[in-house]
Amino acid sequence: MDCNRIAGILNEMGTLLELGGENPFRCRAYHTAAQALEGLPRDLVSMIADDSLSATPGIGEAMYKKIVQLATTGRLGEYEELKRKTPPGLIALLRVPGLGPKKIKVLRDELGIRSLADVKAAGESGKIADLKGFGARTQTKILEGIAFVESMGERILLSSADRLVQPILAAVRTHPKVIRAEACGSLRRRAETCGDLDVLFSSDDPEAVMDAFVKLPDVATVLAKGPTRSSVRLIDGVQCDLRGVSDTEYPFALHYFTGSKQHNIAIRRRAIERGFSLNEYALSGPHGPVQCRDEAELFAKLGLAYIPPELREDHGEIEAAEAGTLPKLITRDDLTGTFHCHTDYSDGANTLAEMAAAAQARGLHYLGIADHSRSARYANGLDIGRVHEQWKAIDALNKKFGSSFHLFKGTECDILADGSLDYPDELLDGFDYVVASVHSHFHLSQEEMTARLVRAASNPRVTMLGHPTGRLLLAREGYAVDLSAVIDAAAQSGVMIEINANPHRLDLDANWARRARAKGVMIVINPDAHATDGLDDLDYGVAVARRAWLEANDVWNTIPSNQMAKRLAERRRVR
Ligand code: DGT
Ligand code: CA
Ligand code: CA
Ligand code: ZN
Repeated sequence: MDCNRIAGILNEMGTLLELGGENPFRCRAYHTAAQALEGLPRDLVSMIADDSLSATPGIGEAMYKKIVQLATTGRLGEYEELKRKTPPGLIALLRVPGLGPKKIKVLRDELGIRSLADVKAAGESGKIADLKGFGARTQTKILEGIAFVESMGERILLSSADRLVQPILAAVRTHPKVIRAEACGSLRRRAETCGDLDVLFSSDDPEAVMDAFVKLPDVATVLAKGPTRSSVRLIDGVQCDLRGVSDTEYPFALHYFTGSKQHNIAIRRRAIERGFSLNEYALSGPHGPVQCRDEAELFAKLGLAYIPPELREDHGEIEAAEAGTLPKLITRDDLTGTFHCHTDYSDGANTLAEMAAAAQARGLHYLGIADHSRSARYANGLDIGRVHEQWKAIDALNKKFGSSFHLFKGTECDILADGSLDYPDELLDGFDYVVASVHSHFHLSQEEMTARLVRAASNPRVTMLGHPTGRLLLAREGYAVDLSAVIDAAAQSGVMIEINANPHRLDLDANWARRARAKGVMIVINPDAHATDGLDDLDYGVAVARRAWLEANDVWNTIPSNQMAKRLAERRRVR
């Protein structure tokens, strides 16, 4: 388990303890330790091995033991226990913007609140405003926060779903009675959020697998259990559905439970039109059941090329599969390098050299550095002097790398409120590339925000727009902006737009990325990494690109690495 994940767990434990009314010093110890972990210079395992972790300020003796246990086993009984005993309704309240553990504790102690519905009722009857330290404004903010959470439903990020499904899928796959198993549903389609986890397996004895499933350590409550289907709630609060079928039925069930529902309906209609009937267990023709070994054979029987799960949304994939015009979707291996990465010059956790080494370890041949610009004070943005310092450091590293690897000099330059950039033109001209992003003044009117972004997208010194809508999945809506107008401006001036691969952002999303590409905008997949393991988020960016029907040619950072410097320079000259 890596540092950031462990820091996340410690933070969560601190928050859950606060919710339970634990002594504030004890709660703070968790948050302090989490912070200490986030800033660690080296990887955890080596710091445990040479005993330097135990000497790290902010990590006491008891906390040290917990961290070692998490780092080595990936589990901590105390954490699981804490989640088990905190009412799920209260945990759900933490997702409401404007409600922290302290406020929730007051609501619980004073008004007996146990769920979202309770808070809503109390707010609507004005009881929250009367509480000491709350007031009418806070009450309104809390009610707005609840409306936002309700509009999201009980969904989780794809990255969380991946993490939660892993141990379950591993357990199912290693069960002696299991033949094949796969995670299905929105997770397999790589949707940006998931409502629940769907796991399918084939077996001659599904009931034995069900018995083992409901006893897994991650299971908190069994919602339903039968010989071929069960539903449980995990200790994280997420629902997981498990289905067992025979191995003959497996390809049909795999297709059905992968969805989407709209895709399934369209496929079933097609089967009927061709004289078949199709359900979750079988394809039947006029002469009885039709055997298929896998999904590819099922599609073939219906006269279709294999449709990758990411495309199964009934957005034209069936027509394309029939005509043989499905895109050859981009894969992670097509990426030759990436851009928009932070270092400890601004708000990243790792050095230039560490980021470069991590990129090389992941098979990338170049890395675009892009620390924050000077106005981003909260993120330790670079003044002009420090930009020059960083350039020198990059030059020195590049000399060492020779032709084996290259760091590109870039900046994530703030787009100021009027749409101008945060550095003077002479400085911008010294970078290999410029990412332009909005990090302030989120509340402009739609007209002002659109004009601001259009101006940036028309600026010849901008190479690419960063996270163009500013949304944070399940947490914050994007700012008010006419994105079509921004895309048109970018297409006009040859500015690229990123798919920000951070699983909290995925910005552009698949629909907008598809539209932007159709308008002629070149797409770049960037991790927005703030630490070395942030580079792994590229997988999520690739997933968005695939859901946007993109091929390698549609994405800038697939061009051969030995051409990248030249091609970036050309883009800058053309303007
Ligand atoms: P989610 O859970 O909201 O993120 O989305 P899914 O797509 O994972 O939906 P879920 O878990 O309700 O069901 C898994 C798959 O099962 C779904 O993608 C397609 C299939 N399915 C579920 N209900 C229906 C239905 O009423 N009709 C058809 N044709 N397929 C269904
Ligand atoms: Ca699902
Ligand atoms: Ca489901
Ligand atoms: Zn940013």
